[in-house]
Amino acid sequence: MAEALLVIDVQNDFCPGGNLAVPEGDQVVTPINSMMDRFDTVILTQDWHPSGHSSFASSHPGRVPFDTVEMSYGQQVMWPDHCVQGSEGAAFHPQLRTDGDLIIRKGFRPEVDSYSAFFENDQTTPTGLEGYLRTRGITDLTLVGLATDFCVAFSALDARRLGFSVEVVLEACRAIDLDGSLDTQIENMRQRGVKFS
Ligand code: VGL
Ligand code: ZN
Repeated sequence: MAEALLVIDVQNDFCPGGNLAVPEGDQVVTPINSMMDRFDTVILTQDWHPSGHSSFASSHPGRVPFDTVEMSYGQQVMWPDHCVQGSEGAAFHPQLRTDGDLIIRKGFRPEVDSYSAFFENDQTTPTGLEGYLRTRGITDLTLVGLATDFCVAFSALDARRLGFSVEVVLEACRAIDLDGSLDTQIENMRQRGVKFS
């Protein structure tokens, strides 16, 4: 059994003061930094959108943040502009340790969003993370980061679908919680065999 810590999107825009601030988002940094010592493999993800990305409300005339729009691949929440490539908001939180093995960027294709670290929101375009994990013999994943009910949950659900063992450490995650999305996604994860601690 080989395991990895997967640190999801601990970036300035998801922390207080950022463009898509998650309440208490910065409070995940200290617990995550100390967990890193316990894992041989640490992988970080970075939400990394071009300006004018199709997940931004500002790219859709008449839409405002948190509206839902029908895209070719299904429903898509409209977000405030966030994590624009190279911006301060896209940078990792300044106190986050970034001495991991791999940093995987996602959401860089203009026409499709990517919550999951494994597949874009069309649920078919791979990021390559699965291959990286399999070639390194990793079977067990521990997930932490932002946001519990979006990128953490989508990553955890895809990981289960791919056959990995998955644990989410809730103390090291924070949620957006849009219309009950936190409860919904915790229940989805539980039903698909995600463990919580
Ligand atoms: C995320 C919304 C948009 C996340 C990323 O990291 O959970 N949420 N982009
Ligand atoms: Zn995003």
